[in-house]
Amino acid sequence: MKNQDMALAEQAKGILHQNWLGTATKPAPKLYPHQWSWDSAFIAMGYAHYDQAKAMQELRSLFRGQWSNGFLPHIVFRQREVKDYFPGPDYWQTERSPEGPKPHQAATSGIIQPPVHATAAWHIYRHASDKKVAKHFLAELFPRLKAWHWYLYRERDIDNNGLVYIRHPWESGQDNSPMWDAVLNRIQVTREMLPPYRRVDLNEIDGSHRPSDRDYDRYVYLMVQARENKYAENHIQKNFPFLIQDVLFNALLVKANRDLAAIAELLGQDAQPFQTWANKTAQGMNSQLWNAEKRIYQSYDRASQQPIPISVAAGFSPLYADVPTHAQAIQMLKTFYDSNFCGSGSWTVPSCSRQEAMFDPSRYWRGPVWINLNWLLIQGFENYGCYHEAEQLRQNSLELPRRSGFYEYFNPDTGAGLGSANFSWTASLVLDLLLKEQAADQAHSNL
Ligand code: 2M8
Repeated sequence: MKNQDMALAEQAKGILHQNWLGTATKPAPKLYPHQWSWDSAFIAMGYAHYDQAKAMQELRSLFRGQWSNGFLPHIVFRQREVKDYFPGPDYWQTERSPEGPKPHQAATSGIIQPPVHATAAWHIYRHASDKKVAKHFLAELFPRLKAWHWYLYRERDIDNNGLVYIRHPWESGQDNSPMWDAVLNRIQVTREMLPPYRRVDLNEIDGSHRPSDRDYDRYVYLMVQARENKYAENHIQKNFPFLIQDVLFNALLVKANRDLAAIAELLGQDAQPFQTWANKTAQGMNSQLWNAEKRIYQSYDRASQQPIPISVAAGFSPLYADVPTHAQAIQMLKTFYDSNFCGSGSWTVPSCSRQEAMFDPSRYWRGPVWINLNWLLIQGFENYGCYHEAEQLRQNSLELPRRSGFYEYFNPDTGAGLGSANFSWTASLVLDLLLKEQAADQAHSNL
């Protein structure tokens, strides 16, 4: 590894070390002081290269927050009294669900996040220095992963077409994406309909880089609606204003099912159910989420039964899960290059196409570059043999933190770091990009 890469890897390890809470890693030093679901999966993938025990511990801690119905919450709180984050356990009131965490368990939120966990578990095994211990770990986690995926198909595949819905913008991981604007605008909210609350995120970060207050009112409203329905999906799905079949969530589920199948095979268990789920969701995506005219995948608004005609970086994520045919993939590349999705001479990949009217280079998920999306797309390009594009994006993803620091997101015009500094998944995925290559080089030189 080059000296500058070695220095970058050491810095990344230092950030994960600083954000380590003793049993799990917080996403950021102050802004996100608890354990987040998909963050932990990405974080575990970085640890897997140099600290197998921590990688396993990260996922174990998260699954301690799993509900009895398989639901894997998006936050596992560090303590029950929470003043450093909004909304804390008092707002989620998960005790309203008979399946929610019991008083002796850690408090959790009442929504989920994209299912990257089987992928992280399989990644830990593949990079493990002690394969025997890693296999035991997989055997321990396997029933929990199965319960998690089964929850998604049992409770959230509303049309039985393999497409799992999300019922809160935070469940997508892309909180204030322009994809949600029209759906959220339909929701009429007045202050009297909401519990009193105060945002804590704005103590840390410039408001013009975060979601608006208007968006936050709707986030709180949807949280209250779910808790009033006692988190029972059969009630929620009847007339909930926000029900989306999201591209990124379903693409990650396809990949996670394939990885769960690999885990099952290794453990001598039946892998077929997970392959069947993967294929069903991939088919559902191709029939409902593919926009042939725009040559990209787009999410579907299940509440109004309409496609959401907004092109975002996550629209390319099916490449990562081998969902498109080769012909579709070629079309997608045309969108990537010919439609000015990224613009010229700028940092890639903007989280929203520059062609969308709502593109904003500094506001959270409305344009800035996110390293986790880049990391998915690098693998997506590789899957379809686009090694040149993958390498360019990899270099770009390493150069951003090298110049600006390990920020949460980056301005695609200037490369400036935005949001929280010392952000864990930026560090862990940079480590994966650096150390995966080193592992491959070593394997090659051993031939
Ligand atoms: C952001 O979301 C949280 C709510 O879950 C927030 O804004 O408070 C998103 O970027 C999400 O994808 C991420 O998992 C979380 C923690 O990094 O922050």
